[in-house]
Amino acid sequence: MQSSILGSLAVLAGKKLPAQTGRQHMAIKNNPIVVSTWDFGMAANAAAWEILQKGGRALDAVEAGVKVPEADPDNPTVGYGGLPDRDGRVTLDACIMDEHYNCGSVMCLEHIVHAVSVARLVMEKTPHVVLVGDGALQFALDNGFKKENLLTPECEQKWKEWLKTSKYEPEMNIENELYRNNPPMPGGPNNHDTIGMIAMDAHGHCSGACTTSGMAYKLRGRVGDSPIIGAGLYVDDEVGAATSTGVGEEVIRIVGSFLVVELMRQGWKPEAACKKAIERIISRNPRKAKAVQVGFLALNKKGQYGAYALQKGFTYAVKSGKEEKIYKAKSIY
Ligand code: SD4
Repeated sequence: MQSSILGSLAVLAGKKLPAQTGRQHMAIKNNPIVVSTWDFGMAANAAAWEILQKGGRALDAVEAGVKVPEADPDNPTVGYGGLPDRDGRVTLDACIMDEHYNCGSVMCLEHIVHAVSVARLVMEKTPHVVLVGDGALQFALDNGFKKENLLTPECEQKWKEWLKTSKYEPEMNIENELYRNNPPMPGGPNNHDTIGMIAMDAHGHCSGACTTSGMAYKLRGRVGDSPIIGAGLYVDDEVGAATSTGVGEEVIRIVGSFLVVELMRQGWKPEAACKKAIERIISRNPRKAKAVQVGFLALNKKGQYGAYALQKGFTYAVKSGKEEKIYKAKSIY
């Protein structure tokens, strides 16, 4: 639109504009750009930016970006130092998706810090999309990943504390109780968060990655939205990309990230598309929606971004040539 206006003005002025170069295209599209969930997205974005600013591929950028919180022992929610399940085991979920609809995912992976890199190898080296549990671990070890203990002494201590007050039984919605009591929503020190990162590179192509240790004290074997293509992450290079964080069960139910991308395809801007997906969650179960957190974050092909959450408190980080900033997402409640 902007380019055609420029073109018409030039024709009126009797000048012929040169064919649009990548640079002009970039200026119009606000790329490269990277956005990611929560405050810790800032450090992750910085790593992604190193690649994006050199003209690197968005896929490489999102992998490098989310590896930052994966390796951070002070992040109790992703990778190394993630809070364990009820059995005291740290199990990771991650996925990655590129501009050609290639995708890879690992679910319930133990002992490997960089779950996202294993997901990428699943995408690039196997005919499959998803590997789970022991099979995912075996694949990682066969490909040179090192087996490590991901349970830090701090997290083990927290888990032992939790065991004292929590009955060990498969109780539905116990995570919601944790949300309400200690602290009320994800983003707090004792809760789980996820990094979802989506980026558009200088060539105008989108990719995304999502990685998490999932819900703290979950049942063994539980998998959330984060490694599920379409739920925790979706990339469609015709439209843009979306990712999610929060109570994965609610996101899976509405195939949240895919929904956001489809809404953007219909013309909704990123924030409005995220809001509509959040409203969909509410429409499915209004009572439950009041007690849990879900946040969506989206980026379209113009480099416009936006987010929306059920509850206050969801933040996201943006890095482009114009800004480096953490934003508070709007929310329904
Ligand atoms: C999950 N969506 O496992 C993840 C957790 C998360 O903020 O994002 N927490 O359900």
